[in-house]
Amino acid sequence: MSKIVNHSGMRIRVLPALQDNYMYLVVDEQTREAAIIDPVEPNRVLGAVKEEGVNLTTILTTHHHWDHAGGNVDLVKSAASKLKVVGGDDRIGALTDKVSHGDSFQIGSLKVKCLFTPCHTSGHICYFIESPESQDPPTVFTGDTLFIAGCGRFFEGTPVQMHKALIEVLGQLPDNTQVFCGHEYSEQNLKFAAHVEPHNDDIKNKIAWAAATRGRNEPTVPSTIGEEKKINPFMRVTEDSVQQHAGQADPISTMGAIRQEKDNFKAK
Ligand code: GBP
Ligand code: ZN
Repeated sequence: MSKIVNHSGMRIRVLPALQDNYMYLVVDEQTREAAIIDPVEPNRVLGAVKEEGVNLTTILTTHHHWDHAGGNVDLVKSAASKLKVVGGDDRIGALTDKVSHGDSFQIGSLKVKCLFTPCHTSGHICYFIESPESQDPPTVFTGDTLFIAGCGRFFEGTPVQMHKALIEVLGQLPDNTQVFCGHEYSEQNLKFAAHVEPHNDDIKNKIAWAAATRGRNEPTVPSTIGEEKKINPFMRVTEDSVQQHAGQADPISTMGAIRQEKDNFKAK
C-alpha cells in the first residue's frame, strides 16, 4: 500500500494595493486555511480567496496606519465566515486578538510567531511564519519596520528601538528567511543605500536587478534576511563603512543619523 505524503507547505500570493502597498495571502496547502496580511483592499482580497478556493480565517495586521489596517472592518463584514483579527495596537480596526512579543498560533499546519518591533509605530508587529512539516524556507512579514534595503520612518519610536528591531529581533532570524515587506520602495531605498556605501557591490547588483524587475512591473519581494544583511544600511549599522559615512562610532547613533539623512534624501 502506498502512503500519500502531502508535504506541500506554504503558498504566498503577493497582492499589490493602493499606490505601492503589498497585501499577502498566506495559504497552508495542507488544510487550505489562509491568512491575509494588511488587507487594505478587501475586494481584491476576496477575489484572490475565491480564485485560490481557500478558507480565509485570519487577518494579520502589522500596524494601525490606514494603508495597512484600513480594510479590516469592511473585510470582516464581507467575509464568508468569522475572521480572527490579530495585531499589537488598540488603534487597529476590528481587532479581536491583541498579541505581544513571542505569541504564537497556527494557520492550519503553519506556525505563526509574533515579533514586537515598535518604532515606526508603537504597536508594530512582524509575523514570522514557518511550515514545520515541509522544506519551505521560513517567511517574515515586516510591514513598515523592515523594507528591502531600508526601514520605516521613526514616527513613534527611537533609534534604540529600531536597532533592537532590526539587529536583535529580525537580524536573529535564519538567513534564508524570506522577507515580505509592506511597500514597494526598493529602488528608492537602494539609491540611498548606494549613497551610504558607494563601494558595496551587492548594492550595485541589486540596483540593476531591481530596475529590470520593476521594468517588467514585477514585485521585488521577497528578499532574505541574509541578503538584507549585505545591502540594507539600517541592518549594517555595525559596519565601519556605514558608521564612517554617518560620522558616528556606535550602531545606535549611526541608526539615528542615517535615518535622519534618509528622511531628507532626494533620490536622483
Ligand atoms: C516615498 O514614496 O518616496 N519614501 C517614500 C515616502 C511608510 S507609509 C513615503 C513614506 O514616508 N512612507 C513611509 C515610510 O516609512 N517610508 C520609509 C522611508 O521613506 O524611508 N503612511 O502611509 C506611511 O507609514 C502613514 C500613514 C504615515 C498614516 C502616517 C500615518 Br498617521
Ligand atoms: Zn506605516
